[in-house]
Amino acid sequence: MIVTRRDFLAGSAMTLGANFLHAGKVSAPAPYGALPSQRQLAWQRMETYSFLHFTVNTFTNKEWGYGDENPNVFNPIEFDADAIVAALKDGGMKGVILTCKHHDGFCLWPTKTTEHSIAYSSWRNGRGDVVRDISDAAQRHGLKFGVYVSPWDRNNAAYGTAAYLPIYREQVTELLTNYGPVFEVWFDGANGGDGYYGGAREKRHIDAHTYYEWPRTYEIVRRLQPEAVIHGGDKDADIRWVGNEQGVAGETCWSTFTPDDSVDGGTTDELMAGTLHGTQWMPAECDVSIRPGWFWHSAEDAKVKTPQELMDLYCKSVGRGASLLLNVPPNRKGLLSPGDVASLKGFHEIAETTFAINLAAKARLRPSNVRGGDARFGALNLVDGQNKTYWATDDPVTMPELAVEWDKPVKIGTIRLREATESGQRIEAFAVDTWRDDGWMQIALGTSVGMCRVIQLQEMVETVKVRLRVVKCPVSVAVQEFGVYGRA
Ligand code: FUL
Repeated sequence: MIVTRRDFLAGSAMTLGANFLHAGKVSAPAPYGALPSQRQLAWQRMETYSFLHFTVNTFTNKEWGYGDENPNVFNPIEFDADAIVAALKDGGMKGVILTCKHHDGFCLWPTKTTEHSIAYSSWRNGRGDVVRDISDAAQRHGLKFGVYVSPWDRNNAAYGTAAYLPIYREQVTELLTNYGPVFEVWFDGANGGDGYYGGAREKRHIDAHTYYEWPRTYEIVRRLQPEAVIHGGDKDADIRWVGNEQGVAGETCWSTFTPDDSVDGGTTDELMAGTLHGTQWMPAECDVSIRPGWFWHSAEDAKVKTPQELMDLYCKSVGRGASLLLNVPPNRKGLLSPGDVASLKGFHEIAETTFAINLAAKARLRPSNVRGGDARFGALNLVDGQNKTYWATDDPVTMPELAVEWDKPVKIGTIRLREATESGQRIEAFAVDTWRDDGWMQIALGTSVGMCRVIQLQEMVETVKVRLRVVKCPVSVAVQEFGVYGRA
């Protein structure tokens, strides 16, 4: 057998008495429980992406437009899609979801389905197309593009009758056909009742379960954009709403979920926590606005979340295995406001600085077990920055430990764990210890890991050793990353 440097290092990381790792033939751990699809995995790895809430409401100072707006109110004279998308990129956002149509029914693209659209406004002489401009800019800047298209339409005369459904499906079809690849389609669950409805000005109630015939709309999405994840609508959605609009997942947050028959699939607590051993892989998405409202209001210019508040939200969303959908609403000029841009940038700097150097990559790693003694599953995989490799244990070893040792004390403030979620959500509880004087001291205890678990320690700890203990896991572990960081 040829012992490579990598084998040697992995071998040296073994516990006392263990042999050098080798390039063996042991098979990968069998997947456990509900598993993610490729599109879910790709989406979950994005971690942070933005919402752009932008429409007539931006100009009428409302959160929900009634549907009776004169299209001419939409007049963002300095609209600059490149500037908007570049600012999102500077904020670390990997994608952008535009409210192509909000509840007021006003379409930001020249749709053939209604006159309540940008094509009937005098902005750019009716030849503007915000969807085109944002999707093109996203592509230029390397961000993915997604669409929000409200099922509830307070403008459309046919809303509430069967005649509205082909109109809605046509809108979805236009958006998914004409604007390049779409990573996410957002179906909103809000159905408030009253609206303009072509002049009827009345309340219309629908049964959100049956009215929209979601399977037919889902079929369109799957056919036209098979890579796109779906939020909302039906139980077969790829993503679950996290159950609140504060941007916070449960302290325990499983990516698996067993939806019930309610519109959102569960109560707030159930949506925040997910379901241990749930029937579907349906991770949570945390949607939250950088301001109090979803749309831009001048009165909220001084209420923009600070970089540190955004970092805190990041830890409570992405850091709990969910994703962060952060709304940054363009203003009346058609630009992001300077305060929002500065906060985004500041947040990104904190996140980048925090996770810049994994101190564990320069430490000795001592796992209590490596699957088959095979370097393919060795502990070095935990610190290689790759999402394809992982540390795994032999089948009977469900509560392994990993010690990380430095020659000189390091100061740690943040810990990050990731499971190899292609193999399912496996770990149910874990603990982290640091070495103090002459013994281990527990500094953190957690439950779900999944795609990501970030632990921010209350205080920085100086130590020469850190230990990860898996304390509950029904099967062998498959851990992709163990990160030990300082703090920005
Ligand atoms: C809600 C909507 O009613 C809000 O206006 C906003 O779009 C938010 C993201 O979803 O259900």
